[in-house]
Amino acid sequence: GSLSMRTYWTASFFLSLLLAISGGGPRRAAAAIDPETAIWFSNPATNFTASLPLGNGRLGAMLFGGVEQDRVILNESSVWSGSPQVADRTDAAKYLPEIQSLLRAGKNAEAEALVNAHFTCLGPGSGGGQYGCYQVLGNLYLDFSGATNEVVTGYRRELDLATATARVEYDRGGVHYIREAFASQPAEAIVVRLTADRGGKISLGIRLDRPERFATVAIDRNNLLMTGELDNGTDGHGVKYAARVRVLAKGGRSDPAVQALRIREADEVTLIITAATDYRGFAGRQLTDPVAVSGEDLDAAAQRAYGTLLKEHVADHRKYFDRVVLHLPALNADEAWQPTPERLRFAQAHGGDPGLAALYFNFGRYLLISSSRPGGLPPNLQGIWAEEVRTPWNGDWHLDVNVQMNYWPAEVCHLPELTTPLFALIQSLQIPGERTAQAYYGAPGWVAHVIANPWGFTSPGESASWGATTGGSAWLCQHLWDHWLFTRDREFLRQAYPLLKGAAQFYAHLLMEDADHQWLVVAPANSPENHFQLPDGRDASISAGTTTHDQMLRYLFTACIEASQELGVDADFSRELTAKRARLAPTPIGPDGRIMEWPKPYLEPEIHHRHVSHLWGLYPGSEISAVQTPALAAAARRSLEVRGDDGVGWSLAYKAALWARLHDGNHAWNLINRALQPVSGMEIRYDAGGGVYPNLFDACPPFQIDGNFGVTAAVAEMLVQSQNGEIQLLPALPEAWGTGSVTGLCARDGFVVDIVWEQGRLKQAMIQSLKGFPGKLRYRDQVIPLKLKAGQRVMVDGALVVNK
Ligand code: FUC
Repeated sequence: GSLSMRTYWTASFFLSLLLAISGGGPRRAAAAIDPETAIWFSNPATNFTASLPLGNGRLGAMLFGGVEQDRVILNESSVWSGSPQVADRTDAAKYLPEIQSLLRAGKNAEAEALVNAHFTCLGPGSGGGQYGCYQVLGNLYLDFSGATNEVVTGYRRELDLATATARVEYDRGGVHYIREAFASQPAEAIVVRLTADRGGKISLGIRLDRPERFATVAIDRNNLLMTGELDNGTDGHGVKYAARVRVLAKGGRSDPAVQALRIREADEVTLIITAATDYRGFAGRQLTDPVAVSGEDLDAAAQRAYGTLLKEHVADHRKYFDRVVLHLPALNADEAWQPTPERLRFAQAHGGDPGLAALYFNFGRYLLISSSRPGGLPPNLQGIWAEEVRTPWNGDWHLDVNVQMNYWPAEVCHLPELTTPLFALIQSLQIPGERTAQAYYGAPGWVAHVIANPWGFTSPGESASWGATTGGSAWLCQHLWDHWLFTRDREFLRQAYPLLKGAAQFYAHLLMEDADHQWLVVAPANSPENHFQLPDGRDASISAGTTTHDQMLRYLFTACIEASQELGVDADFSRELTAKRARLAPTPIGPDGRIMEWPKPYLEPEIHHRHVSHLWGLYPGSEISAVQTPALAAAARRSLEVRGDDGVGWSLAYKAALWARLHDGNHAWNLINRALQPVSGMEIRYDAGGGVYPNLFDACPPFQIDGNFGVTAAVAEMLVQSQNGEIQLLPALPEAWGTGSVTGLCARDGFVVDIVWEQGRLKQAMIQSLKGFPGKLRYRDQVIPLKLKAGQRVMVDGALVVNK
């Protein structure tokens, strides 16, 4: 469109201007990168959190870029130990009536004792055994030592988010060396190419290992194969994997090899890395032979020229990445060209750099494209990037905020097809979740609690305080409905409906009348991971109803009712849900003006707790609105003020999105700047300490990718919102973001939005309708109707006057 082209040209013009003035700088810096899409370092990584992530959805790599020795951490998304298990307590349901009546009588501690005794999983749960954990595939070592002792100059290591390629370059002994790497989805391979500007200068050893359970053999002078079997938690025979490296060298020679390869004096070397496992996928596909599959992928990739592999990879990545372009004003043009860790420090010292936030936003989109592809598993707590065998929290899917946050940016950032792995996860939980619903609650439908793995784990976790909440399935289902709202894809809704219905059936059955108001509440319920003090001073986590459950059920029941109308099915069930929805507890405002987290104004021992699930109705839900429900919005604001602005990484991101929904851009910006605080420690923190690592991976701490995705979503919410039937332009623009532009963000009902703003005010916007739905467009207090046919677009100025 004309606007996006114009934005593009304006941006390129400014970029060339910047290039002209920045001059000098590190070699090729200016020519090669755009500071809004490049993460770079002037030294090799010494650890994981400074290495550069590549991924094709399934295969991942972390590049260290060492000069004497390079390490490339390799990942494959199904490298999971553990196995399917029966972790449901089949006699649990008989305790439910007693738990519910204790809760009705206000005996929460007694109810909780029963929950701990009977409403936990069988066995160790997430503590080990068959639950398993996501783990590293292996380490590829490139050993260059011994070649020369000359000093290294002009070192530079960068990740270009626009092309999804990493590059290391330096000069040594009068030779300029370049290493280039990417993870290609079309080729199902990771490709690394080593070049030098003089012939015969590339000599290296190549090794492949992992911390345990592996055997590596050199099949011949140019091929390594590593194989092994992970622990399934019972007889030791779990997922089988294979990883391969092939060397394609120009010139030079390779030595006879046993376990490692040795290349001498080549002109150029290309490494092709493939991997596979015999994990059958969520859908229980045919068992595959990982040795054979990785071999086929390798042969196919090796037949293609490097240039062709690169071209196909870049085109595949750009297809997603280029859909959205964001420009925010750089705080300082010179500083924007500094290495990323330096930019982080500078931004912190100067109250935040919008240009850095644009980079972080782009990184979030990059990470989703690199870790979530149709047909694959969804990104886990670490996406697909892990260096250890025992990942924190098993690197699983947490359902009480974390996996959902991973997908918060997907729809609004125009990546709707990348949600399919999440939907496949949801589908995978349906059948085991039906067993769990029966075993614990004697209920129809399906339920998932707080943790999930690729083996269909839906049982409660091992402790009532965090593991017993039944909200997982309701929260997951929000993504199904939101996908429909954004895309208006009827065929999708038809497929998703049984999942929505099954989840709603479960809760509709579980609802209990509360003693005080005769509302229908979920019991037992937790407010994720938080707890409260009973009037007698005892601590409890379990209650009859929680605000988050009420909000999620209102959302889920509404989704189900509207879906059944849209699809013309289940009129009776829809009537039942309509009646029950009317009796759900409304979001309560406490005596002190805050949204209450529980139905009663209990004392809260952790007033700054990281979870803010009682504000779910503000975001990602939509029942609390700055425009439509100002009293609730004011109460949410008060809650956030009392909760405070500290937190772990994902919590900072969540609060940024909440402030954006409250239309307070400056406060959202404050939270984003906190999320961009440089952090180095990896030890687990609970209610403070969030930030980023040098490579821009979110620090919970430890590394947890949800915060990356959460901030990306928050940035989008600051620019466009579309809940509740109107598209809001620049609803939460911070003062610091004075002049900028964005193209390609999506709004519900199939709209695509481009915006240009100047000095804090809307200058121009273009709205395109993909589906021909009617809509409303808001900027501050002005609202105009939108009546566009599918494919039509309209341009408005800063007063929402339509430009012809
Ligand atoms: C939830 C959070 C923790 C952590 C874990 C993986 O339990 O409360 O902070 O993010 O998930």
